[in-house]
Amino acid sequence: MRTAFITGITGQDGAYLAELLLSKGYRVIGMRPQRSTANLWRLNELNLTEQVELVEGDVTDLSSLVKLLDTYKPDEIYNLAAQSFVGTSWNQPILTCQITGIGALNLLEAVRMVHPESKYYQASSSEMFGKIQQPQQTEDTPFYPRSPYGVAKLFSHWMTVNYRESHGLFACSGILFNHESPLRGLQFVTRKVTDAVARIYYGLTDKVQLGNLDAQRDWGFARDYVEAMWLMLQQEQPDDYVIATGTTTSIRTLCELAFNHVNLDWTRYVEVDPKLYRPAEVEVLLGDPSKASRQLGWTPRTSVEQLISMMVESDLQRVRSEMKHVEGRSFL
Ligand code: NDP
Ligand code: GDR
Repeated sequence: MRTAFITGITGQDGAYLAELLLSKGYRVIGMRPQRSTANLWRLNELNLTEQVELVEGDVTDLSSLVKLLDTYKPDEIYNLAAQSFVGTSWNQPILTCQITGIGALNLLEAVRMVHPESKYYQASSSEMFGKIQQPQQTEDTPFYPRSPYGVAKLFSHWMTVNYRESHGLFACSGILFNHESPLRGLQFVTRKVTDAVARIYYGLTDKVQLGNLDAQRDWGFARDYVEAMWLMLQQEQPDDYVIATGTTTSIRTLCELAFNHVNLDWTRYVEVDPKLYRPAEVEVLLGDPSKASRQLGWTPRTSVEQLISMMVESDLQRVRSEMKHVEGRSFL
């Protein structure tokens, strides 16, 4: 039985990756940071909490990583841990760099010192392209990060390349474009909108405030994307790959798709709040996943329309259960 070690198991991708690896027969060790309240809702929703082995550790604490790798000697390590919200990275740039940047270096060091046979996956990001230097971004497009988060991810990306080239680690970097799901955190724009659609539909609120509606993102489905992570570690040679859909959609169109799903006119409910604009915006991202398709045989299976419909449906369901719970009776 192969052992996988996942940092960030309590996040969106951690939950879907755990699901995939368990279905393939892996023993899954999931590392989570110490928190006053355990953040297990995603693992609970997928019924995985009892199937994974949860261990405490923190990517900013090298000693915890050394101990865990020494204990479990994993075949595969997926470093998904991050302060992953771009907006917060301007308010907490140092914390973001400690977790998202140095955290990856700590883990690479732990691998090199304790168990260099492990295959390592680094969760790199399209945010590294930032102010894009080519209309469609590939593995060869120059980077130009626009947020402290993007800069931290670029550091961990190059550290991953560097540990591969200098220490011979089997280390891969997946440059993943935005991927969403019903398990997405509420602060990200897709889920913020689909959650608002459900609350507006059931009369719990009547407006949602957003920032820049003109920004465009290449949105895919997280469950499709974790397969690409796994595929990267099954290759003969470690390498870096762009994972994207090859289509881009504006926030404005996202709103239209989400509200249309329940036959509401989005322009009546969405307000623009200039306070939600970012100090430096990534205006547009559009990935070219040709290399992943050619070398990994990976292609996205979910269109943005399907993705947004799935997310709205799931939020409608959640709001219905919430209302039943609050009222203590079934009235819907
Ligand atoms: P989430 O924000 O949902 O999950 C992040 C995870 O990191 C959580 O489990 C969080 O734990 C954990 N974490 C935070 N701080 C620490 C720490 N100090 N030590 C250990 N764990 C910590 O992110 P996603 O699942 O969406 O993304 C997974 C990875 O992929 C992240 O690195 C993200 O930056 C990157 N990425 C994501 C993309 C996307 O579109 N989703 C695109 C490209 C890259 P807790 O829940 O307890 O806070
Ligand atoms: P992003 O995702 O920054 O691309 O990072 P997010 O959903 O936060 O923003 C996407 C775009 O939407 C615009 N926007 C808003 N965003 C948020 N969050 N809230 C709003 O109200 C709002 N209004 C407009 C933003 O300005 C931006 O242009 C995500 C994260 O998962 C990263 O960890 C990951 O690396 C990248 O995707 C790829």
